[in-house]
Amino acid sequence: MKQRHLLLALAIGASVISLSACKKDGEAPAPAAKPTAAAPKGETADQFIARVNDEVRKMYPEINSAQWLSSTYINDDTAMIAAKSNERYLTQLNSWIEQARKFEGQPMSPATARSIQLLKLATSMPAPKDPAKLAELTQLATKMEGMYGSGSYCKGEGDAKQCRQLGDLEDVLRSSRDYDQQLDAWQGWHSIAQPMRKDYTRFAELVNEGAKEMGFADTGEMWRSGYDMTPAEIAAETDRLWGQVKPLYEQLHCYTRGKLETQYGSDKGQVNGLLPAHLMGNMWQQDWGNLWDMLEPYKGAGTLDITASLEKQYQQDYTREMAKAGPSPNTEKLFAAERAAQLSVARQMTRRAEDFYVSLGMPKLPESYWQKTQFIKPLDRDVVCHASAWDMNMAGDVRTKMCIKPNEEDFTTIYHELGHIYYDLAYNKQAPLFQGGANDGFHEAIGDTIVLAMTPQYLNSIDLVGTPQLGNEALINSQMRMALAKVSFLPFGLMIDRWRWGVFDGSIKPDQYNQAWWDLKAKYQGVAPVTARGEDFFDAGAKYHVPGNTPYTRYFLSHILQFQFYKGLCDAAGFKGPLYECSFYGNKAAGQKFWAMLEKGSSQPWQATLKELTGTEKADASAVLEYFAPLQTWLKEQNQGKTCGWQAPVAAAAKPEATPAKG
Ligand code: X8Z
Ligand code: ZN
Repeated sequence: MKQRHLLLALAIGASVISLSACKKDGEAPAPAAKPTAAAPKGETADQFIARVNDEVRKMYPEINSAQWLSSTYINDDTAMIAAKSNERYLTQLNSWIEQARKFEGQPMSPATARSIQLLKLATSMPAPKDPAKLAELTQLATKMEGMYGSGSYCKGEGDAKQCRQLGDLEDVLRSSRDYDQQLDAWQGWHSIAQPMRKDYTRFAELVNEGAKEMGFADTGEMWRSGYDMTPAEIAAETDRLWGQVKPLYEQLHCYTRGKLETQYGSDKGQVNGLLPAHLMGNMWQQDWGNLWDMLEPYKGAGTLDITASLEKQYQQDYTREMAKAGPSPNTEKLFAAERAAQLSVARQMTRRAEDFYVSLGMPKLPESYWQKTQFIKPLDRDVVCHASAWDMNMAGDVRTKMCIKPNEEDFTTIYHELGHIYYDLAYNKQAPLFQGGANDGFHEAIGDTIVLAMTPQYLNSIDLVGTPQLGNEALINSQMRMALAKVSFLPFGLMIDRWRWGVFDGSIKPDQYNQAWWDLKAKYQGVAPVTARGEDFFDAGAKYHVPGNTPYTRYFLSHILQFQFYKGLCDAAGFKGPLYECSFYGNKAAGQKFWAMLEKGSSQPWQATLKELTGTEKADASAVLEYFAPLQTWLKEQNQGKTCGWQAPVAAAAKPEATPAKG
């Protein structure tokens, strides 16, 4: 998650200034115990912003280092240091925002006016001014993220005790088709969030207090203020965009439900017409790509088994490492060979992703990236495995943090993360307050735009899949592969913040957290748990971005915008055929256009940036529909005669749409 502007991001993703992409919080500079002294006498607004930019640049590396350490080395000490640095940063941010007030109504350049606006949105974790509360908030944030990162589900007692973390539990959902094993993995992971419930309740109170002090109705309204339109307008925009793509999602839902019923029987393959949460191949039902074995339209038509190729690559690397270990290696050597092979395949996957960007004319990643990045899960400590991209110093120290496994999902996530990194590198020449995405959805969409250009042709050219087949069956297979990642995501991308907006505006009370969560899952995704999930659970906390406090509407927007960017770049490349066949791999004209957009950062309203790339100022899902037109026609045929759709429980159905009351 990267957020939009640079620095300050505190809270993950925070808004504006955030810095690095998917990063979490903080990020911003951290002054010493006290915020910098009041503004010098006679300082103009332009001088004020120049000073803030300067101070941000100086503080930025320190706060990032603290955050990086606490994410890649979870323990009490790193948590303390991260919370403290966040505390200093948020105190400083509050002080800058306070200082900015005195320039209201005074003459200033347009860039200064925009910078002040961005400054007020620079964190997704608005902190109360009261120092005790501010400290409590940063400690809670660090604690919750640590709980998520170190979350572990244990069974059995004594010597028989067996614990599994998220990665192991996700492996079960990805690969097992045993109903009960999947249920156990799904429930097990969700149990780690139960203890967060109280902390999250308090967290919501504290950020709301901060947001109110800054003049927002609540934290949700503050989050919705970062889109160069009113909070009410962006909420309505997301409803409109969802309305455009909902029929496509409903067709995919209907087809998938039929296949689940074939696999598990009509009693277990659905719950009152909704999809059983633990059977979707993904802990949050946000990407159904792992159900390929069940959902592949035409067996063997254009084989697109990327995971199998990556696993093969791993086996080859392992064999090579074993050869190095010599004859009859001991357990230690076997283990070392396994680790070396895991690291080697992860680095090769990343080299592949880098190659795509370089083919567009973008620079190679700096040597320090390869030295400092976390590619695979360390074994000697807990880390936050959730993928993220970091700009440590606005001067080339960029890194990603992942726990890469050789599978398709992680492969495309690497392309996603490098999108954040290339955005960072491109806008590093902007003033710090403009070092962010045009909006946070843009930041999320860069790498995914490249993923859309990973056509069967491209995958074949890098030796990951066989010669692409021609014909309708291969086309439908390839469209299905993309739809399972992109279309299945859309309602999920929306529902998370529908939940948080409700939590923050008080329409969802703490004693309704779980009920409201599942009402929204039912309403938007058509997904349901198969056992009761009462208020003793806190299922929202089992999704990284909730304890990590990363706003989520960005991902919904990204899943619309990326198709617009893709089409714009295909046009720039002079591509003429049907949209889904376009890859701009190696095309310098497309690369230049992309880079020009990245360089702008958040220096102008996103609508202007969008127009430069695509010719339109409006987010619009027609490119999504154009791309998936063949699949939508095919799905309709498959679903003919079936009753599609689902009935969400009454409570959810009765709730109003987005409703950000104020605006
Ligand atoms: O969080 C992420 C990225 C980091 S910004 C790995 N994503 C969302 C998620 O995993 O929930 C990418 C797609 C949606
Ligand atoms: Zn991201």
